[in-house]
Amino acid sequence: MKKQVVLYKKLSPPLIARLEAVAQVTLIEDPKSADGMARLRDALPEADGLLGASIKLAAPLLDLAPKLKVVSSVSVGVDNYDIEYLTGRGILLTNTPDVLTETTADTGFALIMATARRVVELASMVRAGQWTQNIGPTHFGTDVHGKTLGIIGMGRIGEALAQRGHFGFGMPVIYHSHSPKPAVETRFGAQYRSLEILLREADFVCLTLPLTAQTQGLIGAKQFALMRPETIFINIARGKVVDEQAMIQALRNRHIRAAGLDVFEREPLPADSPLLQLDNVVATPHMGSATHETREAMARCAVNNMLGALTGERPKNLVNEPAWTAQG
Ligand code: 8YV
Repeated sequence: MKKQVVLYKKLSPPLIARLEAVAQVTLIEDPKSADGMARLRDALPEADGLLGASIKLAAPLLDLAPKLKVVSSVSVGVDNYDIEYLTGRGILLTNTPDVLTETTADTGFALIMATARRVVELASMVRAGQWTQNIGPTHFGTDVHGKTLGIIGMGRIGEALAQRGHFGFGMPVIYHSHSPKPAVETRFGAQYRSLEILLREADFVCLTLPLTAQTQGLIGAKQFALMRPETIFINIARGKVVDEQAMIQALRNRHIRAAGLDVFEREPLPADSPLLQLDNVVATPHMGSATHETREAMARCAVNNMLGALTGERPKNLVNEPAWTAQG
């Protein structure tokens, strides 16, 4: 009897073919819609494997999938999953680290540059035919090169950001992480700082840490108050690491210069969000890893993880090791 794999994210035909060689594959289109979610729920009772992203797979939903053996996420972040529940059921959870690191760090620098040099605002002015004279101080941005880059969360993406800042822009790098990273300090001259000192010192405060119970709401009114009026805030991590209302106040009152945001408490960001009324905000649609090359590489990685799990091998990118060791 072929295994049953349910996709809630579209894959390219070659990747679907690789899955269909070992499993019966069902694609659930538009799982965020009511109809899509209903079709996903209907498919769960027979599912041995789930593959997708951007949908919260909470326990009550997965209780509908008694045969489930593996969840293969097309993402590096795993905040959409109840890891304790999955491990308790012996369900393997896999993700797609590494393949998206460089692209996501590129997005971080795209936001640093766009926000510091006001690229979106000034390009819109040109497109609107409002460039009628040489620009002056009211249109000036602020330099990036040589400024202090502050990175909160020194994992793969944080390290790639540090590399860009150090070698590409001559930026002194300071960082805060749950533990010091001597290799990063050696390679990029990065210096460890407490969160409070980093927020005071950095010209660019960049979030690259995962969303966990410990990091949710980490950056709130108190933290924004430690930043300076020249500080630019960048979030390529998760929206819920930040108290969004506190950020809006800090931006509106010019307690910080600007923000470059790729992630939000609610996604898609509602059109009536106060963030979209602020001229010192560059907001992008969770595009961190969103290039043709990288998204295909992530999907390929997720398919490899799924195939490994379905054929009894330990998947390369296993998030919850205890679920594997419990299989004996
Ligand atoms: C999206 C991301 O999840 O990998 C992550 O954790 O935030 C992004 O890459 C991905 O775009 C969903 O496929």
